[in-house]
Amino acid sequence: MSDIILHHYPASPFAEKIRCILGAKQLSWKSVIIPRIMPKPDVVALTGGYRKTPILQIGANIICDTALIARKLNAMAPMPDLYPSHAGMSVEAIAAWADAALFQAAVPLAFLPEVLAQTYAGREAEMQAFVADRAAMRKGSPSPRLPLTEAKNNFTLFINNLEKQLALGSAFLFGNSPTIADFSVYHPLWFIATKPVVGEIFNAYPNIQQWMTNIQALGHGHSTEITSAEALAIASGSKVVISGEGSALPELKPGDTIVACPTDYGMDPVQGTLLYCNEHEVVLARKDERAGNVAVHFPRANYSIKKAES
Ligand SMILES: N[C@@H](CCC(=O)N[C@@H](CS)C(=O)NCC(=O)O)C(=O)O
Repeated sequence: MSDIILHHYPASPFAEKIRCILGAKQLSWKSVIIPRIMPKPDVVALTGGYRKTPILQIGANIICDTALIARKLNAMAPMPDLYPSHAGMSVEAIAAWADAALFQAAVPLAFLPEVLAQTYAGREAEMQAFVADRAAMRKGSPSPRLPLTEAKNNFTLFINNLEKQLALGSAFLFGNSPTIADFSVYHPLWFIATKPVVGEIFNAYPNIQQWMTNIQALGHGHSTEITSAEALAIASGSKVVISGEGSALPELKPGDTIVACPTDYGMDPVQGTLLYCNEHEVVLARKDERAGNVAVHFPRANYSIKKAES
């Protein structure tokens, strides 16, 4: 099996979700640190346009979006099972909600002017470039940033409920083994807990602090850093591995030129040839000058798929 390569940067909450899963599964992986803002030429060479963080590379297979990355890692290393059948519906529903609604409630708090000012103290030009990049990423998005009062209220309501539930005493949300729900709820909370000013909110939540400590104790697995040029060379020197076939979409068949695109924000389209599409993922083939022949995987949820206009 090819190495697991994670393209990420330290401050990314969605990347932290995956680093913690790599820890829970005690995996060894290669780490490529990518830019926080555009341009990201080496990321785009692999994905064909998708710019979000993180992405997972396995040889010439490029997996986009943590919903699908988590599923792939669970298939590669099944224990602990992130989708245990006794709570299958619940853990997936909570994970989907946390990755969207809970994360969206955390963003306005994490990017409060006083938080940004402390985070970027002495690096004002960098802060302005970051703010401009994120505004451009959300342009035309159907989910604009929540007003602060609403975000604060949603976030506080949720952590109040979580604190009460964790008082019952299990190490993780669904018992003594972590599931996808733990990692998806954890990353928006970690996003806030690691920020100046707003991070103090958790002082009043001892059960949440203990639960976060339990997740941190899982670690991040074992990583060694490589450059993005090395990752591109690995892609171009590897063969695409195909593990599905056919198309679950009646209007599209393998071989068609298609476009996949996130439907929430950062809606950068990726064009390629449909390899296969099932209920979990759509996979397209593309060729890049530097990355060579790659297969780019997207989850079905939160992505549109259509035939490319000729
Ligand atoms: N649905 C995506 C969301 C990923 C996401 O929004 N990541 C943030 C960073 S935590 C991002 O991409 N920000 C812009 C960037 O890094 O360029 C996933 O689950 O992977």
